[in-house]
Amino acid sequence: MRTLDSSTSLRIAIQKSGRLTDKTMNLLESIGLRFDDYKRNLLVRCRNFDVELLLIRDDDIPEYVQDGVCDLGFVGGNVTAEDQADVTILKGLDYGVCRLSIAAPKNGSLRKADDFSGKKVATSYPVLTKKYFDERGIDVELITLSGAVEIAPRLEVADAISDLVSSGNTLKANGLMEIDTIYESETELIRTNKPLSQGKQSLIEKLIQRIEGQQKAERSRYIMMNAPEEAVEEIRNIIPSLKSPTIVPLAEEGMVAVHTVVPISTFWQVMEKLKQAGASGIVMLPVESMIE
Ligand code: PRT
Ligand code: ZN
Repeated sequence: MRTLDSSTSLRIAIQKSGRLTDKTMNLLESIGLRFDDYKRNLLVRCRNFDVELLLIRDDDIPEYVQDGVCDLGFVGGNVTAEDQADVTILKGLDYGVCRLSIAAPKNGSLRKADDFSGKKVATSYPVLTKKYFDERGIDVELITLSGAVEIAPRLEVADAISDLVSSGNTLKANGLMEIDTIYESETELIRTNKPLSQGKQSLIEKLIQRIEGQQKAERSRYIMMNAPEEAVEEIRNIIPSLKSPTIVPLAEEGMVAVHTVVPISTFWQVMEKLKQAGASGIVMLPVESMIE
């Protein structure tokens, strides 16, 4: 096993164990990075890239990146915003999507933000919550809790809460209704503002390029269809992104196969039109990566 050389390797902080861990590891693996068992170690060396992962609690990630202990971090925007960390957000990643919302008992009298005036609001996000109420000139008493915020109204510890919501099931199960959104969040790739060596800088650029290729691929589909030769012009008009499709002659006289990559949203919109234009045997395949 190689020894860890933190002076040259790009050090990336990720959540040790939680909602973002597997998704972040899947993302890193999907862009070609390979790691040994990451579940048992705190510091994990990448086998094929000059990168090491530091696995820590998500709450510590913005600060580690801010202080330059780690060069990059994958963490929820909610955590970075709450910490008011001095870091650069390089990229939003579409997982760990949630929102910080205020919520109150369904059968109570709190229906809008103004009604919260003078009330007790339990939260694990005092900074973002205070900012929300301050901006509206509403005076509330914040009760800071580190977890199980949703039961605070039932325990009469607070009148209402401010907490992360994704499906809304937790609120429902606790007889609470969502009243307003304070902050929309997704996982972000953050970078330290401390100066980095040219080597690390170019590693970061490579990683971002791969992530962008992966994101683009995820939103794209490779499609293949058969069509009469004379329909190709119409097919090109139906799919706006179809600038230079691959056209392959088929054994059947006058028939061709058309291959191209399209955004998935476009595919479903145009499929019927393609059939009307004479396309048949339309096949859609996932794309693993796209590098322009
Ligand atoms: O141990 P560590 O400190 O690292 O982890 P943690 O327990 O603080 O965080 P974890 O793993 O629960 O969440 C990590 C990140 O996932 C958060 O910081 C968010 O960026 C993101 N995320 C996305 C969520 C949710 N969705 C989410 N639904 N984090 C928490 N929740 C909780 C929420 O607090 C509430 O209790 O899920 C419940 C609500 O979910 P729904 O689906 O019922 O609405
Ligand atoms: Zn946490």
